[in-house]
Amino acid sequence: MSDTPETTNHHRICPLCEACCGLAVQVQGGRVTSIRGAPDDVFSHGYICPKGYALKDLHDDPDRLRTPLIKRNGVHVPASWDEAFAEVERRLLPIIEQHGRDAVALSIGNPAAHKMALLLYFPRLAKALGTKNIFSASTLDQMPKQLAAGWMFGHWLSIPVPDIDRSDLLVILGANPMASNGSLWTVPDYRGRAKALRARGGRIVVIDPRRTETAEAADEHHFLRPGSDVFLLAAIVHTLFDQGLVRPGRLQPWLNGLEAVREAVAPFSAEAVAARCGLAADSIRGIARQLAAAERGCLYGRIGTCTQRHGTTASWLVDVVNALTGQLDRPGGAMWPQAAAFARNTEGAPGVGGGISVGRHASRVSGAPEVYGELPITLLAEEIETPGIGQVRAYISIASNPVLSSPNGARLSRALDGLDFMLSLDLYLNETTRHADVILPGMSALEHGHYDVAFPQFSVRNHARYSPPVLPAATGALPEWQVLMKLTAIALGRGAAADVQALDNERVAADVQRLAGATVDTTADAVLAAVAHWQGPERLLDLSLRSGPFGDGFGRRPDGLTLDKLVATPAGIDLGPLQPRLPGVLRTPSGRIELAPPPLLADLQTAAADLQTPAPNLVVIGRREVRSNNSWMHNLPTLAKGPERCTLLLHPQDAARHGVVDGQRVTVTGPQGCVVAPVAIDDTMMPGVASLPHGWGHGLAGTQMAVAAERPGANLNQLLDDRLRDPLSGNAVLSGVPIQLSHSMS
Ligand SMILES: Nc1nc2c(c(=O)[nH]1)N[C@H]1C(S)=C(S)[C@@H](COP(=O)(O)OP(=O)(O)OC[C@H]3O[C@@H](n4cnc5c(=O)[nH]c(N)nc54)[C@H](O)[C@@H]3O)O[C@H]1N2
Ligand SMILES: Nc1nc2c(c(=O)[nH]1)N[C@H]1C(S)=C(S)[C@@H](COP(=O)(O)OP(=O)(O)OC[C@H]3O[C@@H](n4cnc5c(=O)[nH]c(N)nc54)[C@H](O)[C@@H]3O)O[C@H]1N2
Ligand code: SF4
Ligand SMILES: [Mo]
Repeated sequence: MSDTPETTNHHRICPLCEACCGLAVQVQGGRVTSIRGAPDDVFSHGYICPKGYALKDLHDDPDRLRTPLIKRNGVHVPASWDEAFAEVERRLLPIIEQHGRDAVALSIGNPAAHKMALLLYFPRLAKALGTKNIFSASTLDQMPKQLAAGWMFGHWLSIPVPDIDRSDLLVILGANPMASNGSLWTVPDYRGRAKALRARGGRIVVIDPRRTETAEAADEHHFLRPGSDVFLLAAIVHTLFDQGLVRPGRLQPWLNGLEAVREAVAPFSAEAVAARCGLAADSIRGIARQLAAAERGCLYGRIGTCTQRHGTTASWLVDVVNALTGQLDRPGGAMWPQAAAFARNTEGAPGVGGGISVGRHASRVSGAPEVYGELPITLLAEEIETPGIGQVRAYISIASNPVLSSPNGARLSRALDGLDFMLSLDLYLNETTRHADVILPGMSALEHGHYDVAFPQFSVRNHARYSPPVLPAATGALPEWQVLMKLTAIALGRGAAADVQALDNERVAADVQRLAGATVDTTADAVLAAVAHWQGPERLLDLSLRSGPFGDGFGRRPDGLTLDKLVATPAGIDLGPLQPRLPGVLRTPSGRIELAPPPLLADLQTAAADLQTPAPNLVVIGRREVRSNNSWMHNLPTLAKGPERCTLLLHPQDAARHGVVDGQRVTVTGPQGCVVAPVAIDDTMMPGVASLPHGWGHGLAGTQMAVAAERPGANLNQLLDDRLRDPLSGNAVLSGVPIQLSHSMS
């Protein structure tokens, strides 16, 4: 007789990056025994990267927090949930009562985009707190793309993505999908898809200050001076007009502002920008001509294009190029996916809307405008440090590690020490959460159900997938939606003992009131009854799926999607290739594509004045690597092993100029500080540009990440300047910042 525990197999969407691969997870006796790519997954077809397997390490990591911690006499000690919530209530409420709601700052980080509990329940907490001081990783990342899409197409998330599987030309600017697996472009197995594109005779062109892994697998690569994307793009648009290559075709009836764009790019001929870009005028014109000539192709810009002074203007010009060449909204071009749930651009009346608004309030100290409900995260430190009415005295971090991920982390770290109260909801005791008075543990990804709220809105194919929990919740674990509802109850003054289920029922009933009549014909009571077998995020998901474009409409389309149907189809439901969505996707007041939003025209004029700025001797850019992910996966043994990854890449000429040799540790000094890092001499770098990855700098006192502390690496953001940002979107400048090298004594 065998006493081998039973083996079970589970399908689970990977929550670690935007590719959202389907994984086949095998469990035996409550332990994960294997993780592979799920070959039957309708979307990712078996693709997996090394991080997918590390979900097991994450689940098993002894350093992952499993119980709330309260700081007593400077040391974090375990506490019960009741004690922790009571402490939050005791410390937080008096601050709100005495100093007002803006005295509490809230930040939400990248992993929240991969956890429906956090994404769907964070707004509840933010609303209950009623503070203007809301920050997120978006202003270190994609806010420029969101703002540009909002102004052009009417909604923040109406961002077109390359339809790579039907494309013959892909021009990639400031993205390295071979390492990042795609961003604002959910494209599992980019490598395979790129290979297929080239095998059918198509071309890939990469423009990047580093000859990246993506560039190595492309047909053409051009170096570009960091921060000069706006000039390159304006020159591409200039060339299109100059050479009679503006052919929007079927887009024509929906375009507003074509003439204004022509006038705005007048100063930016290919010759005028060539030196600033470090790219020959002929090459710039060649790129423009390829885009105009392609039958099916597009230009894709990502984080390299966003994290600079003119990030929003550059992101806008990417879509202007796609529109002028007729590549927008056509198969093989840049298309809008249609998500089955949670997509605003599938709700309400199609083709027209209220558009977006910005600047509904401003930050207290610097006066930076609110964008999409947020303020720039680089301003968090000054809001804490600067006395006066509205000063931030309490801070709640949710899946967010700004001490490592935001420029001038050392300043923020000091500022956090000056708070009256700090609370974190996180998996680790790390560089940011070590400052917290109370830390509430998040749950292992394998212990909760998953549906990607955001990424189907950016996916290369329409689809819907739901993964139920792989493992039962550990004893003492509390689902993160319940944690957020408890904090919501505290913020509303209902007390730490409030019944979160009752509060959730109240909120859902209010949501359904809005839905009934608008999107579905049924009464609110009937809708609530139909989803009553779900709770928490799953209930919100069922509501959204059923009232969405593929949903059953609560009886209106009996064949349509429900969560029950997704549960019965673990490998997912394919909803077909991307379809043209104009004009229905638009939510602008004009019902047209706004090619020439006035703030962007004005910013382009500002850029013109900067055309002659000479190149600094040496600037730094970031870098992503497959076995790492932002700041928090360096504690997982599977990923941490192997060669040192936090190295400063330097072109051989720059190394010679500074008299440094391969492997030598150098002191890198930026506008806000210095770090020590080993040099790797590398001719994939553009001369005059060095590269250091972000998310490192572990091993600080009071943290508990033993594996990461063994090889802490250097914190790139300790060098960067928290005063530099794109004034339109509030996004931080992370690229092209001047540095100096000196020989290190350590
Ligand atoms: N210089 C430079 N800086 C950068 C970038 C760059 O390219 N260069 N990139 C920027 C970008 S694009 C981003 S998105 C940001 C990311 O910046 P952040 O969002 O601040 O940082 P992450 O490193 O993703 O850290 C996320 C935090 O969430 C916690 N966490 C992980 N999973 C969970 C979970 O399931 N539940 C909870 N409650 N917590 C969890 C982790 O422990 C960690 O504390 O970094 C930015 N910083
Ligand atoms: N393995 C791994 N995957 C990840 C992450 C990770 O940390 N590791 N992070 C995830 C997150 S949060 C995000 S937002 C995405 C980002 O996904 P991507 O946008 O693909 O990010 P990167 O790989 O950093 O690629 C940015 C590229 O821009 C280049 N670049 C730097 N400065 C400039 C510039 O001024 N102009 C131009 N044109 N290019 C420039 C860099 O050399 C780099 O090749 O990746 C996600 N996926
Ligand atoms: S590419 Fe890797 S990390 Fe990203 S979703 Fe797929 S398996 Fe997970
Ligand atoms: Mo990001």
